[in-house]
Amino acid sequence: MQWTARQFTITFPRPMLVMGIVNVTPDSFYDGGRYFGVEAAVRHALDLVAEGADILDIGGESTRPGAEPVPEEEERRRVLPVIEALAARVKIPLSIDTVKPAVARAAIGAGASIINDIAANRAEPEMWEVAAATGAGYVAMHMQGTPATMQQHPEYQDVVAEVGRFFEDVLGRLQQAGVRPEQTVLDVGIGFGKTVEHNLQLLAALRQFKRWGRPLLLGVSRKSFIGKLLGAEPPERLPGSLACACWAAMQGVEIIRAHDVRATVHAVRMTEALMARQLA
Ligand code: 8Y4
Repeated sequence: MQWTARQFTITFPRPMLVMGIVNVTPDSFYDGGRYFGVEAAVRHALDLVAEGADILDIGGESTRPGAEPVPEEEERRRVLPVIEALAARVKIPLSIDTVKPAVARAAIGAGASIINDIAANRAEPEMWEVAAATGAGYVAMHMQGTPATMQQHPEYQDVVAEVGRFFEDVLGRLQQAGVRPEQTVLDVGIGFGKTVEHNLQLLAALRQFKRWGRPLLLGVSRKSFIGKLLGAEPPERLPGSLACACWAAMQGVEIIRAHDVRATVHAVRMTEALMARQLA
């Protein structure tokens, strides 16, 4: 199985890829857009590369439940200088975390190779045209609703079946839009319109989502379902996050999105060393 993202081709199976999170938002301490904000975000990103990140995911709009949307111009001002600086300094693929086609197009022009689209559910073809025209990698993430309302009353008859139908549907629509399956990665969207129980059911069923033959990406790092299950504030969520990352590695998930890159690399490499020696 291969994943192509512009100039990058990644062949699986291989050790799990760790995607490091780079937030360029005023609620992170990067003061997005201002000169020192750019400096701080780039320095943090380079630290994540030194910790072993295989991919960097750069985002300029907070996707927290209820967060206000960011105007397109402001989002561009935040992320483009960071992407330009990183593209000149690192060899690994850069991912743009955005739901706006114009931001994705500009980010690819600045050196990004992957579109991380948390709103793949809106079936709006413009983003897919950008992926088709540029050959970028495309992460199709499941979300119920929109970030503004998704956590108000998440409801499913069968969350695993529903996310499976979403993957089936989105892969068909993507191909019709000219995005090759080889460009696409699937993501169940932990925390996006899901209760703690829905998130746990999806994690327990990860293996089932391998049936499309596409790489799976998973984002669990410091998320609130861990906090709710364990009674842990965000700074105390690392052990729970690592347990989920190791579980995901054991289920065959190919890419893990994480804040704590060094700890995640160590935990999943240890898990993989044991998996390789597992007895019948
Ligand atoms: C504390 C820590 C509070 C984390 C909130 C959060 C995913 C993603 C996000 C994901 C993909 C987040 C951009 C949510 N999660 N992209 N993005 N998959 N593909 N919240 O699961 O980290 S942002």
